Amino acid sequence: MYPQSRQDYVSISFSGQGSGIYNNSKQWRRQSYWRKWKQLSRLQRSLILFIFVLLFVCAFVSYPGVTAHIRGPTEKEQDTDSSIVERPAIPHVLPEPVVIGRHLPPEQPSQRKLYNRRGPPVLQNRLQKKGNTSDTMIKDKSADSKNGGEEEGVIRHGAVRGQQATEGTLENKEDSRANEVLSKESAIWLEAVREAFRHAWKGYKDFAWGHDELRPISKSYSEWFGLGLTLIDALDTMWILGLKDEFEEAKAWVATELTFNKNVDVNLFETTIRILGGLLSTYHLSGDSMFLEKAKDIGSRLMPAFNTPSKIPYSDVNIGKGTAHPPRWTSDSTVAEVTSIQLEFRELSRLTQQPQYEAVVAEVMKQIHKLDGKLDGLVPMFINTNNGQFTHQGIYTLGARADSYYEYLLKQWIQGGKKENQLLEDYLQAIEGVKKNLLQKSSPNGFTFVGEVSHGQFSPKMDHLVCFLPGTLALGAHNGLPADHMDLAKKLMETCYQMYVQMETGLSPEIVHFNMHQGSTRDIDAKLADRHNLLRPETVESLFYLYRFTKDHKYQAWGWEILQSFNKYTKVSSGGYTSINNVRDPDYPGPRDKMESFFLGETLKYLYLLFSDDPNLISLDQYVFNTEAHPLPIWPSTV
Ligand code: DMJ
Repeated sequence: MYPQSRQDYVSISFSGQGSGIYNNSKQWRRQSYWRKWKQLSRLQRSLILFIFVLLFVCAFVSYPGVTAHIRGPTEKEQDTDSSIVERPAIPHVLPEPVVIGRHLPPEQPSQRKLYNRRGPPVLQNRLQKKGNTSDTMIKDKSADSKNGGEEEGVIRHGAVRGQQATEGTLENKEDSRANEVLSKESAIWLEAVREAFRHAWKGYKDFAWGHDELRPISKSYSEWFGLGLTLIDALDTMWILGLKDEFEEAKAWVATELTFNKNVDVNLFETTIRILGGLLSTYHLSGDSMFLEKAKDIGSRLMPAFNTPSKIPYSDVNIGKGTAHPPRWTSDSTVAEVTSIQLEFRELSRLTQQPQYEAVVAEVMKQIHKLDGKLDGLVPMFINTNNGQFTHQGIYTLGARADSYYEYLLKQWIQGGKKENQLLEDYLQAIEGVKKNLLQKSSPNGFTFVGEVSHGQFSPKMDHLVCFLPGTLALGAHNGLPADHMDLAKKLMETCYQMYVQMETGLSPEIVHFNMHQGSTRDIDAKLADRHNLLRPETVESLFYLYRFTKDHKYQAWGWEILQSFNKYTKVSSGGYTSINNVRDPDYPGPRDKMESFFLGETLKYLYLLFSDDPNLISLDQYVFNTEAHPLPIWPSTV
């Protein structure tokens, strides 16, 4: 039913000889039209012109999307589109979106503007009048707390949700009304995320139960490690969303079906962040020791990865045989992978009182701290497992293969009670390195972005993965790091939002390139090969942090737009969501037939937390999220 690749519908381009013929005949036609026009009387010409003007004005007035089209692709891109011929007449592959806006209170029609993908969110303007929104929101919620302060359906657990901390005051009726509307909206948004989760879960349950990933278009599944990856990644999301039945069903599968005694090669990093992290956080949220037992089992089976000449771990482990190895083509490991397993292994040591888990990951951090080859605190992307040195030096990015190194410097420092100064120093130095080497502004609108450096050359390329950074910077500022980190977080957040809103589907591509030269007509370009969207979480993750710390409702509004775009272009009617090939083609986004486990583990969880106004729903002063959005406790102070 669907073409398997982009080539199936991008077939012919008018260039070379063909393009010559096309141009000549056009020229001939133009001359003949001109002759006929000249033969008309002045009156006839005026009449025709008048009719054209009238038609144009009518079209403009009656069709609101016209201006949006004018703001659409640049000339260059329109040329590209004109080369797309013989596109198969495929009906909309994905269902119409659920129009959640219809639930809006009828007395607030202006609110509807908020639900348009483009244009400023009305909510933000209305609320920013008083700079005290967080107080008033808390007041509003505390009224609910007569019912226990919990949203309906959320599983109660002391470790997750504390008491309402503060009460604000309502200044006048207008504020009270605004709060009421906001509170209703918040409830609608939260329910929309639950609805999205249930829909995704339905697909997983019907077609991929117990397997790693759902393939929603072909109604089947794919295996990566054969460990029920999506199910485990989604456990704590179900807990947080209050999806009790779904949680119990999944828990039963973990208890009775999940076994790690399998002759299978797994990736150390992916298994740590998704499976070990997911089991540990679910243990903390639910208090069920079965999850801890499973976590211990997988944790101990991953340990052979650290038996290398340098103690820098191999990428792959056979969890059944207890053997480990690097990829077939190299003895290198990825820097982000070996430095983003620390939160989980450290927590496993704390819980089991067995120091070996913490020891092996601390050794990696110690070595990386001392290594040469950094650029102002920025690390290369690869490290050799034999000699422990960086390889492929000279490329510096905050995207793929380096991203979560920076995230885990800060988060380990927070997890350990802000005592490990070396981690903090490395983090602060790296952020200075980002400012000095990677930050630039785009043209014409001056969006601040994080590019890359390759052998001394700056490249204005930014992965969507980099959009974790606004959230991490904001988390640092919340924990007492310089206020300018928060300023930068806000600027980068705007940029990440623009990466969505400037695309025709309202979804970000995997990689963008920013224009920097004066006279550019648009700030953000996406190459054909980079236009896919994998349902990634980084932008909504950062929106969650920014909203938690600023209470600026525009961040919620942006998240709401993104959720709607996911519903419109990636939702599959029989259940599940799919990654897509082309965020610039709303008529044919090109489903890739895969729902990544992080869509349930991260994207929907962060959206839910973004829409919740309860600061105690996974308090950021009690929990630190691992890089797969699994919350782990900040260690209690021993002093
Ligand atoms: C996740 O597995 C993690 O967030 C990781 O750090 C980066 N890639 C994906 C999500 O995009």
